[in-house]
Amino acid sequence: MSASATPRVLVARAVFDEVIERLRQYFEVRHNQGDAVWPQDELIQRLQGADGVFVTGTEAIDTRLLAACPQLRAVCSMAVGYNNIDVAACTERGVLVSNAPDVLTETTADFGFALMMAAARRISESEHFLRAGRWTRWGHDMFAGGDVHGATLGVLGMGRIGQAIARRGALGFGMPVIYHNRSRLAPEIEVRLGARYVAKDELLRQSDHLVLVLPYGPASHHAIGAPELALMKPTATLTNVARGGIVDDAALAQALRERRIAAAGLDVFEGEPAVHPELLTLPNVVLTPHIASASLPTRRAMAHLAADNLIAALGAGPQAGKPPTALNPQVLGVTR
Ligand code: 8YV
Repeated sequence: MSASATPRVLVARAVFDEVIERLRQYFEVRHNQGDAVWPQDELIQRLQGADGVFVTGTEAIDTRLLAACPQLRAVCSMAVGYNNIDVAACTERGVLVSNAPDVLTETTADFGFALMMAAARRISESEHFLRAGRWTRWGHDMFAGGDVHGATLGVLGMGRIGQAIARRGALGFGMPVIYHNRSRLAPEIEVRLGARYVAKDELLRQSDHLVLVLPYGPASHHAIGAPELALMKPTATLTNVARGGIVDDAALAQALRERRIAAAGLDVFEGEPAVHPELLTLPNVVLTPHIASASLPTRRAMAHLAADNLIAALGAGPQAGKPPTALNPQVLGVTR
């Protein structure tokens, strides 16, 4: 970007009009308010000459794109997860990357809890039954599921969202909480959350309701596959609000079909928006289209945070040079 020219930014997916208007105060903005999903080559072509890009969790910012877009200085995402962005390659090229943490924590935790409850109490399955006109009489064990209150809540991945889910379980539903994480929480946080650290196998064996909230990467690929599912209780539920690929969907479908676990709640899938065909046929899984952070206030906050970062990263606005949630602030010579 030359010192005098107005920086150019590309907004890769549709976003709230007010966010486009904010960006227009500082930049020449190209956008995608028609919300086409551009193939990678088209994204690269549209990025030619752009100083910054506003992305979501779905655009791949990889080495090929970076090599083809040498002018790019900032990649700002409205997602907290950033497995779609090669942060190391961006850092090597001096490209600032930001994500959108914190603003979606409580909303995503609400949804994770709702999905877990829906799976345990068979809400989707029973609604389908009712809508199909099959409800003709009451039955003593009709759609009888597992209890949530008082049951053991297991959390795999105890970051911000995991902690918010643990808090809901412990304080709201009287659930003993166990967790496993790369690093153990400080003792005072464990006490505040009422959460007990256990080994992964113990988490799998003891959880009545296991919720996955860990980041996706090579280390967490298929963290839950056939061997892990085999350790779970036949009455347990599994909920994933993190990323597709953490669960081996084929192995999960088999476990659900064979009732080796009771039920699952899935908001994310391997290869989404495609969903493993067998999952679509099973009654004991609640399926939602990656909407855990989708409350309107939260989606607005996520988009504005990405815009804050983009504006600051390109040296404009009140936080010029200090993007608030940069992942590699060292490229700008600042520390967080
Ligand atoms: C988003 C998410 O809906 O923030 C994330 O990591 O998975 C979701 O909250 C989506 O990725 C937004 O682009």
